[in-house]
Amino acid sequence: MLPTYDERENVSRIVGAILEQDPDLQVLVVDDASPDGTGEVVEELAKEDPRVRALHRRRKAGLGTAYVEGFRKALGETDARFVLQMDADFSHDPAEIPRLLAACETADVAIGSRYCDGVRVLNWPLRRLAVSVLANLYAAAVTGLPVRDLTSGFKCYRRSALEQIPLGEIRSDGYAFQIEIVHAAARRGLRVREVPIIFSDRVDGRSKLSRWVVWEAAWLVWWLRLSRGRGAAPDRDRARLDEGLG
Ligand SMILES: Nc1nc2c(ncn2[C@@H]2O[C@H](COP(=O)(O)OP(=O)(O)OP(=O)(O)O)[C@@H](O)[C@H]2O)c(=O)[nH]1
Ligand SMILES: [Mg+2]
Repeated sequence: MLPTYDERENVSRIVGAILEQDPDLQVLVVDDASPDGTGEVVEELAKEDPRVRALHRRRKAGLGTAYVEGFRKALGETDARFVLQMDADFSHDPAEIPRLLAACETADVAIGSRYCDGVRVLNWPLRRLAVSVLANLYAAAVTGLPVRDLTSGFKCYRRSALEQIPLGEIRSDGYAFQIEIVHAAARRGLRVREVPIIFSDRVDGRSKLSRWVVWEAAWLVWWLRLSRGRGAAPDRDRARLDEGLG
């Protein structure tokens, strides 16, 4: 599942690169009426190849709801055993998809992690890397989740895991969405595993992230921590978090 907003330069290439990995893969692009015409490009791709589907939303409604609507469509319209989310800007290398799928054979959620096994980020300015590393240390400390890359947007879920996570309760966007969905999985006792990946800065196009998403995540982690008592899973059900496959 690829969320897109103004990814015209990337979308055809990334869809092609994903489909090349495995003949059984299908791609769902969730586009928010990108002004640059990404949605039309995806429509063309879908006409040429039945493995490509598009979900067109009427306006830019944020990444969190794009994932939720995309996951629901994937679960509702296909019998996919695994659902994978990744960015459309080549920060996430399609060649790593088979490793995430393999990790999900023995885990419920596999996280493509930039920060297990050292720091694996290419071409990011030092300031941005520092913010990301510190944000992840902070999020792990506050939520208590032993995950090195809680804000990763490259993840694979077993179908049964996504079916158990109450997607309608996830309200956040951006980085916070990534933290919230991992937290929801861990709360249900699902097995979360990190797989080291190499992350590169986007190839073409521009970033859509705002300062808001950083603040949203900063508050969310406290909310997750403080709401733990209410409706929380008992200790024995808490995450069986299993770090890195190495
Ligand atoms: N459908 C949808 N997709 C979005 C939205 N905002 C961002 N995206 C897509 O989500 C993915 C991640 O967004 P990016 O802007 O690359 O965010 P980022 O990777 O954290 O930031 P950069 O490193 O600057 O690229 C990309 O594929 C975007 O096109 C949105 O509101 N709706
Ligand atoms: Mg990106």
